[in-house]
Amino acid sequence: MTRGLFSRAIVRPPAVSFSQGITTSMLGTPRYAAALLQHERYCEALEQCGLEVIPLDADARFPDSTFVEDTAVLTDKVAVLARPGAPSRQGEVAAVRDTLADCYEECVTMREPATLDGGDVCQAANQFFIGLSKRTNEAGTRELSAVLEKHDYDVTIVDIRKIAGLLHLKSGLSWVGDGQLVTSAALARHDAFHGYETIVVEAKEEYAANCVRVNDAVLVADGFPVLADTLSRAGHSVITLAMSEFRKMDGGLSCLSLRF
Ligand code: CIR
Repeated sequence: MTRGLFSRAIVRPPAVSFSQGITTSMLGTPRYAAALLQHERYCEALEQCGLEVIPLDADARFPDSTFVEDTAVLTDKVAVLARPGAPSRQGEVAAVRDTLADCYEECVTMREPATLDGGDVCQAANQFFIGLSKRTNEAGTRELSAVLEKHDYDVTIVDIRKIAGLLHLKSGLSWVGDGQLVTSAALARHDAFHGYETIVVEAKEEYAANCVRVNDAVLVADGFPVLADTLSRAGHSVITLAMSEFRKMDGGLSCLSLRF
């Protein structure tokens, strides 16, 4: 893969147990049929961006398993199998391991006591930001940093434990290419992001800070017109996608795929 260009994405459709996953959102119970449909549209958008979509089987033992991004960190050079911070999610990694073993020469497995959710890892070209969060512990940030630095990536740790309402680093941060980051107001002030052009989302559009650059397009959650307009005016080709059912379970656009 050329850096910044993706050719494949692993996805996992929501399982029938989806509504039993972890959530803090208080937005109500997700409608399963609607979640399936939104997931289908998401996969179609990835295909429209030129990606081959690799679907894993849904697994009702793991209600949060559709949020497949949290199970691994994928780079041009190495794949890292994560160890999700929520114990109920640790079993999700096995299916992803099998698929990645066929795709990567080097696949590193994170070990206890490390915990890390892929949603805490944001790549911006050669730079990785790793969130220290309620899910990703210090051992997790150290272990991942060591692997990435061995492969000549730069790493910066961003402590988000005191930022209210931010589950993962990427809940409030996205790299959209060309030196540009989309951030929540709280993260925009962080020293780690000096030197980047930041597009700061309005308070009422905070959920949309989790957007995803996929090749020539940026995927943005539907219903957040200010960010969609700002990105379009900055020259990005924007694809909006309905995310209501995933939002009810604290999930955003990036969590629904592992792109590589
Ligand atoms: C969880 O709490 O683990 C899931 N309900 C949501 C995970 C969202 N993942 C992500 O933002 N990377």
